[in-house]
Amino acid sequence: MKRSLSGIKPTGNLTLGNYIGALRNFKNYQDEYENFIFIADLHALTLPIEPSFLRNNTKDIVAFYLAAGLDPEKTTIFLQSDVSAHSELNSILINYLYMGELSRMTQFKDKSQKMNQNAIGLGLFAYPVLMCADILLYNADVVPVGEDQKQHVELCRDLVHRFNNRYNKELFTMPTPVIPKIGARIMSLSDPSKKMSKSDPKGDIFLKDDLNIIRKKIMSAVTDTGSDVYYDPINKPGISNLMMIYAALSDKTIEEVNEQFKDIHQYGTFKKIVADKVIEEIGPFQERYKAIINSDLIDKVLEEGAKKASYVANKTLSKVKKTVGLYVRKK
Ligand code: ATP
Ligand code: LTN
Repeated sequence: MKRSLSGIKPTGNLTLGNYIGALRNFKNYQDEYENFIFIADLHALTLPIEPSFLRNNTKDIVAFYLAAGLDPEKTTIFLQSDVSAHSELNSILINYLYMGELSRMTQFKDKSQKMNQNAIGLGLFAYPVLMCADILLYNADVVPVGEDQKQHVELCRDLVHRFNNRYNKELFTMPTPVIPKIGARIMSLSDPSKKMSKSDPKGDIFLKDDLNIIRKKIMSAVTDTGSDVYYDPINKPGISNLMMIYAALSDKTIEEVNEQFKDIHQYGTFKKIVADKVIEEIGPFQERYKAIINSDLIDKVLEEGAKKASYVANKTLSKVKKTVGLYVRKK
């Protein structure tokens, strides 16, 4: 059976961008793939974060995974920090990626640019190495992510070539990033030139926002001059972003959505339809989340997930150790 793997880092409140670009798609793999979905909590430490905030975000994401339809019987849901093989493989792989290629990563450039240049953590720079370990431990065939993570998965593909060639065997499976056709990059509602991002929350819709607030945010989203509704990301980035959100949540193509809105000549009317759609989806999702967040299901799921994930990950780790020449005792 093929394997799918993805994760989200618990750096803040999840946004509608995280939902459309990633979370919502994770369940699509649980019937036909062996599905591994984790919380990248070690990755959340790559930028300073308040311990209690990190802990609460982590719990929240587990509840969101379950609310989004992940079934723990079909999907292994686990914490990255619960499976020590991630850190161990990271220590090995760190020798096979180059500083030049890491310094070209857009996420590193974006995040480090905003920081005091003397206090950029090594973990932020080496972020993609740990991400390679995450993917390769499970020999994932597909990695469903939003557009911004594609570069990291491509780096991982380069590493697989390098590693397999160096040791002359097909040790690691080549992972393929799967980017949704619609909604891979949802933009900020207040500045549609910027990605909606949980750690830079301007113009974000949060999955935990009160439904009235969600409606208000959509109704006051920045739009462009004019009144016609059609998809044109260059000249109408605000309207196009809202159309993207609508298309993704309705499972429609942009052409279908263009056709649907061609007779609307008022942005207000269009925004109301988008707000209704978002609320129709997020309302029931929030109800499911509320039923889970204070139950003991979260710890049970994580305990079971850690066991299943460790079993698979340790097997790969042991193969890698042997391959590179580390001495592994017979059990
Ligand atoms: P941070 O702001 O902390 O970097 P983020 O909001 O960008 O976080 P991640 O944890 O990096 O979120 O991403 C989780 C998943 O959500 C990834 O697969 C990522 O590609 C996807 N994603 C993040 N932001 C968006 C967005 N605006 N549109 C679509 N997908 C997104
Ligand atoms: N870098 C990702 C989170 C992440 C991930 C992964 C996604 C860490 N390891 C492995 C897919 C596969 C992010 O920022 N969303």
